[in-house]
Amino acid sequence: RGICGADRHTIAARQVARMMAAGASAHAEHGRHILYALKKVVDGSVKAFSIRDEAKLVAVARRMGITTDGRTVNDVAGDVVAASFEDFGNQDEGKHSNWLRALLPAKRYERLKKLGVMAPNIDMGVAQLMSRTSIGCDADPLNIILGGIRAALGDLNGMALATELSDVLFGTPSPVVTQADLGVVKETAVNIALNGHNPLVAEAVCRVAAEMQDRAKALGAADGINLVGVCCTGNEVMLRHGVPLAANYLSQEMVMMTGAMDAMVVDVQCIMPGITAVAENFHTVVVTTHDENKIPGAVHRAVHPENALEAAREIVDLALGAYGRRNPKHIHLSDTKETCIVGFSAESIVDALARVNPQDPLKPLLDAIVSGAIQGVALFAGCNTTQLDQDMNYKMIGRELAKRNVLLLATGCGAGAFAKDGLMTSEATERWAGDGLKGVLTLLGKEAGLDGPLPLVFHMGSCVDNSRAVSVATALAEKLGVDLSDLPVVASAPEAMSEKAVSIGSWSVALGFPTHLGNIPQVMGSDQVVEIMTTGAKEAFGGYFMVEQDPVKAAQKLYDVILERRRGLGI
Ligand code: NFS
Repeated sequence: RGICGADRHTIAARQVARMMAAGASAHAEHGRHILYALKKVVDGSVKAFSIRDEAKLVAVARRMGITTDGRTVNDVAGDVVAASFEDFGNQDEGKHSNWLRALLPAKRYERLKKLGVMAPNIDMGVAQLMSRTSIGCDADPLNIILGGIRAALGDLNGMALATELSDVLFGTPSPVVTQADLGVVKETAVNIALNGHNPLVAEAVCRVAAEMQDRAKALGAADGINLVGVCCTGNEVMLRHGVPLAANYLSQEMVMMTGAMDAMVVDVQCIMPGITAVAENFHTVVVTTHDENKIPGAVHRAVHPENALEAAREIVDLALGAYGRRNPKHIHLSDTKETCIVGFSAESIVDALARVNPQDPLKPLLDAIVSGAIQGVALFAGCNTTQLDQDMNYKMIGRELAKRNVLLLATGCGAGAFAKDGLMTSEATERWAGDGLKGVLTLLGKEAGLDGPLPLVFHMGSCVDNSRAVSVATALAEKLGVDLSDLPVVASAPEAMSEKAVSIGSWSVALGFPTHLGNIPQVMGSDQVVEIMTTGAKEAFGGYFMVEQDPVKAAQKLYDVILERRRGLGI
């Protein structure tokens, strides 16, 4: 007990709920940033960006109940912006998130409303959780965890609007072939790494780098400017522009240790402050770009939607300057890289299915699930942790589930792990998929005009893009007339580390998904909290946490849950 009398159950509950709130605040900030950019595009104060995907805008507006017929793109976008701001500002206790209502099956939305875990707005969910977990406030573990879930659903809200509005501004991902791992850094180019999460800065750098290729060549870099990605900003530009991914979270320092990284440009989240200490040993310039995310030892160039292109040009200039200071003795390149097919947004998955059945695109997937060719779907999300060998759990659990005909989706550092492991190729499907899964992916690959099957793992994007997987699950649930908690769909964060992963795992449970963790969460000191997050959660939400450190056993447990869900559906 603490000196105030708070026991281990209260302490553990407060701690984990605060992690949920911290994660939610990160995704909310990301969403808010993109939302402000879109608002400024709509009101004409930002010219650098525009509405690139009008079809996506219309689809989003319709899902939100906004009239689109006979209206200009700008008018519709203005209403989407207003509805999104309501999700941050609504004060009416009886009214809840516009985005979650558009994203979730009605059954699930109503269930969450009844359980009292929907805050009137995203910020309120976070602020109230911080307040109720401060000294001398809420001491009841169950009540605290429910408060945490209220904040965590704001995380889903923030990421849904971040994802969809990024698509509106920068384009919806579709399949693209690229490469992953440290071998994408080139000696013969000016290398710039794009690290962080919010795609706005990276989008601007991609744009200006294309215009500045000749300047790099004039300096002697035969291959011009080579952009590479790190962490989730890396995933964003990988899916939208085919920029190769150099590293996921845990190997971000290694990118500079190649000795050929001329600049690392960072925005927000999951950027190790240690990168400047590593950079000191090389010629690399680390550039921070967000006023609220500075790192001692880095050069700061503030990037706002209004000055994005000018600031991006200055940043590329810094990289061009650093290139001339390279020390050849420090260059130790890796030759490890894998080809990968990435870019599986919900829209591109539906497009692939529509080639088989244009009238009813979801039918081929549903038929495959009902027949058992595909037993279920597993979403791999989350991080790397120093508690484990990097990427190992993803590689092992992924292969085990693929053998058992489970369709694999991945985001964030999980997707990075699979990409580096060569599992996002047709060859991986040939080699690792069970016969049923292989048959379906081969048919879809053929219809898409590929030489082989679709890749074994579908890269859906960055961590905020987990909402893409929810869109797919919602479409399946609605087609079957069931709730998300009835579907043979599971989630796994086998190497969770960040507060964002805690938040994502928590809303995943609240949506009804059995959610695996491959490392021990910081709640094991309280059997009550463990009980709430496993058995108690199952009763309330249908979803629950399952902790299993052994990857082979974890795969079997996830598969058993999929079979249980199939029995529940009578298939
Ligand atoms: Ni998600 Fe992406 Fe990676 Fe984890 Fe960090 S980069 S937002 S938090 S570590 S997956």
